[in-house]
Amino acid sequence: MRVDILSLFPEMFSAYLNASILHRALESGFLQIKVHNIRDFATGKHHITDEPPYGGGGGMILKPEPIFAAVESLRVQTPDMGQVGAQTPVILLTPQGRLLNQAVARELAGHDRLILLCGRYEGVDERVRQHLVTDEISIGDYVLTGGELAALVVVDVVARLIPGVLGAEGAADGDSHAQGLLEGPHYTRPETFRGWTVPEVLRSGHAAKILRWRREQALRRTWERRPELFLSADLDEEDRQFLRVLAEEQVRRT
Ligand code: 6GU
Repeated sequence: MRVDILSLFPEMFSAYLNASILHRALESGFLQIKVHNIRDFATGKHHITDEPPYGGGGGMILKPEPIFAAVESLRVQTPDMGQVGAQTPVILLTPQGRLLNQAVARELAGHDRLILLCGRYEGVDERVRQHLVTDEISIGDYVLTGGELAALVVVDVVARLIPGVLGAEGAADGDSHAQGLLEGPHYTRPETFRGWTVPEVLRSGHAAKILRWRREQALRRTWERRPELFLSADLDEEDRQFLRVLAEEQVRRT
């Protein structure tokens, strides 16, 4: 997958992209990322990218021309950059966007190219929204100083869904939220730490029992922390039976 990121602060990305799994994904070619400075596409002596809002009020608004020019520069075919087709999403990162979740991440991972536009200040000129942007994404109900962190979050969640980026095939399948449930607990060595011992079943070598235990732990954790996830979780009859046990447990405790 290729991702073009448009930002007024391109220097914000290198530390995160140049470490760990994303670094490896970039090195091995599963992922290609180009960060573009919107200011490079601003014309005039001062390369102005923002101006006060029409009608007054505080803050500054990103001007449309440099943003249109930056996106349109990606449509030019060069040996380095492929053509941006009409199907390539142009995604504005904004707290007004649809909320990012694992399903949205899977949808984005289905594209071979993404353009991420990082908003700043009070926002972007509405004509960018209406005539350039094809999707708007928020990473949560709080306000960041700009879309850069949100763009990194999008890149991270999408990259780990690209086949080959995580070591083992299907390594993302057991993640929290991948099945619509939270994950249960994990343990590693030592077997006993400060008197706290790893659950016996995990050391039993009994694969089917381990699988069942993990499923029940995931159901229990989801029940305790995020019960609303059951509204859309994929459950079988065995899961439902275990949830009845949890419900009875709860009734007995109250
Ligand atoms: Cl995408 N941008 C900004 N500025 N704030 C946010 C956000 C995005 N998502 C949540 N808060």
